[in-house]
Amino acid sequence: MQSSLSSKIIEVNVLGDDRGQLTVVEENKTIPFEMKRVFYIYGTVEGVRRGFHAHYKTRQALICVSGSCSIHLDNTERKEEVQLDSPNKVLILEPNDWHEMYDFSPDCVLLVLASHLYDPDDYIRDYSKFLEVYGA
Ligand code: T46
Repeated sequence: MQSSLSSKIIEVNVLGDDRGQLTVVEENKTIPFEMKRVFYIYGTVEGVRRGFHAHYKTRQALICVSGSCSIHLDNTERKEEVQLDSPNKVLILEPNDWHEMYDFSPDCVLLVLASHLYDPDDYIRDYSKFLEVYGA
């Protein structure tokens, strides 16, 4: 039996009024971890695919605050494509899911909230190493 991915998309409330929209995310509430780092990916060149890694410990929340992009997820047994096309969709990305981001719209701003400070040793960038670490 294929096991389901631990990463998932959650939809958060849009607090709108006649001035426009506002969306809020809070640590340990909407985002199920404490946030130590924020970065954003934008101006992505057409056709580019990024990511190509998993993590050992970093949990992340991905939000397209503008535009859209798609994410390929792989937990060694199951692969899934998810789309972030609204600022109220949040992908809770667990460390054990290999991920690749693609199909960035020209106006895409992908905001990422991370549970840990940047550490290059937390990345698994080699797919066979990923299978060794997380495979059955
Ligand atoms: C992830 C996906 C969703 C830093 O110096 N500090 C940082 O906090 C980050 C995130 C990156 N960098 C440096 C490392 C590279 O020289 O910025 C450069 C680009 O990073 P990278 O090639 O890892 O970018 P992506 O888009 O492949 O992956 C990023 C995150 O690194 C990663 O954690 O899960 O976005």
